[in-house]
Amino acid sequence: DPRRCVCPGSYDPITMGHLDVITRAASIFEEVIVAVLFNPAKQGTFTPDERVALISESTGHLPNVRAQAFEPQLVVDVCRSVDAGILLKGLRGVTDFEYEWPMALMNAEMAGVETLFLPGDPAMQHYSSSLIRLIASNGADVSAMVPSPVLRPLLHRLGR
Ligand code: COD
Repeated sequence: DPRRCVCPGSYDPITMGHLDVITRAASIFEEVIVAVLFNPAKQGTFTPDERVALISESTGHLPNVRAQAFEPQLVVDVCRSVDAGILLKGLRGVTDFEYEWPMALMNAEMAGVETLFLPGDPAMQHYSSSLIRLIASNGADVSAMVPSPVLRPLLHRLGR
């Protein structure tokens, strides 16, 4: 269904950069599925279910957005399982572009799923879950970088 898109990611945890892309996707598509894909190779900070809960709390004001965790699998199989025709991703400049471009072509070839890219807000290009976790664990103020429901659980999990 081309009116339904999937925004895949690790979301460990959701940042204001993610939320900006999801909010803009929600104004374009009838339904947005935020798909939490768990990478078992990466020791996560939050469990998949915790990440889903934080996304749901952060997007509670967007009625056409829902978050769901998926077992490690191809993103095109996630799209198929929820009947979404479009993959939507935010781009943080050329590094994201180089990483995303071959995946977009592969996903189109494998399953006919098209990828659409939204340019990330330049004010938030440097926001990533990993950098935010790093600076927060060293005591820096990240309250402007994560949705408000994320702040306390993040600081608590990092032992601050
Ligand atoms: N501004 C704009 N966009 C942003 C920002 C920001 N500040 N921060 C993140 N984003 C975008 C990212 O570009 C990405 O599109 C999305 O938000 C999620 O970001 P992350 O960092 O949470 O997620 P990643 O990059 O770790 O997730 C990668 C996937 C799990 C989506 C990827 O590895 C994947 O597709 N894996 C599944 C296997 C598969 O199908 N591979 C492709 C086969 S060709």
